Amino acid sequence: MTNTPTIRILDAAANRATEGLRVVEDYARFALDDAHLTGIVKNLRHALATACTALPDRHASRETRQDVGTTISTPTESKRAGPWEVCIASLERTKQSLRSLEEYSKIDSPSLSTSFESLRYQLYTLERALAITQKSRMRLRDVRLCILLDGQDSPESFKQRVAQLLDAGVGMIQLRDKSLPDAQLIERARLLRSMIPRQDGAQNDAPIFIINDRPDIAALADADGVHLGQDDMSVKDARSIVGPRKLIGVSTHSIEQARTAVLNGANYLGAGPTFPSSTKSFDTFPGLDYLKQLAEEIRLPTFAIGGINAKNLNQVLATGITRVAVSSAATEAKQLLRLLPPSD
Ligand code: 3NM
Repeated sequence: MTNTPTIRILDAAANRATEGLRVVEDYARFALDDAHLTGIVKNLRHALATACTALPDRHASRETRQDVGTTISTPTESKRAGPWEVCIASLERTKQSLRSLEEYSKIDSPSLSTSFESLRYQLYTLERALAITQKSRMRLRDVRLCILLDGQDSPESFKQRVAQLLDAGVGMIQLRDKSLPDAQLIERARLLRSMIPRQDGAQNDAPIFIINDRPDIAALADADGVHLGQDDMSVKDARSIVGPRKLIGVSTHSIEQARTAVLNGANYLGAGPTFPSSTKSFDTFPGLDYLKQLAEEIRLPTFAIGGINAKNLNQVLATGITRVAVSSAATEAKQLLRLLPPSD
């Protein structure tokens, strides 16, 4: 059986990792209020506790009072700017501790080491979801209304329409045109870019400009992001085209799809169809019940979509979802903006 120093290392790393996960869980639960991510951290913490039961003689070998590390600290250790910085520091500590568990448990139990390795990889995915949720909530804090806009009959009429939407104070414009040839779609996208000041990544008052379906055109026109349907390319593939800074939105039609999109690294979600739509036909309607589920579980910014207008908006808001995307009701933009809450 392993010597005492190794058991002490494993004991210390197990303590650090479980404590670190609890700090992360508190962030997901109380700062983000995100039931989905809280559940994932909790499951990870329990899986870690189960794996740690296989560590031998932990408590008998513990010598905290003789531990030379307890009194050593660094100047940055006690400084945290806010809850997110506390969470980041704990994520780092947990990853390091899992790595220590993984390495030192190799001496006696390669299979236990593999369990710690798998937990470390799960933590990487969770870390990305937490970071994106936190950042997207900041970046889209004041964005309540997304307008789906087609390319119109000519660049002039397109320009005029965009000017009206900007004047109305719309927070996001998604260029969505399934019939325009690529050359014209790129031209419209560049025109839109020239009319909207660039987002600098931080929170910014400029409206956000998204291209539907086409990461390649989003990259070419330097849009702020791209929106993907369930049958479009994956978030991973789109990310490899648009890079780390652009937003990737994903259409979802069920809570399972929403959970998957969060873990795949989506920056925001579309959720629908909420009501029958004249813009796009669907066989099934997840409707208001799906919006309620989302509002209870997920804090990544989410836009309800499908048949939404100023008359039925109150039913959407009653679910707890506070953002909408509309196409047919684009002419009601000003009215919708008056009815939508200004920010979370
Ligand atoms: N996607 P309107 S519903 C493009 O549920 C689109 O994913 C939907 O247009 C989804 O506001 C929809 O005119 C149509 O109904 C939105």
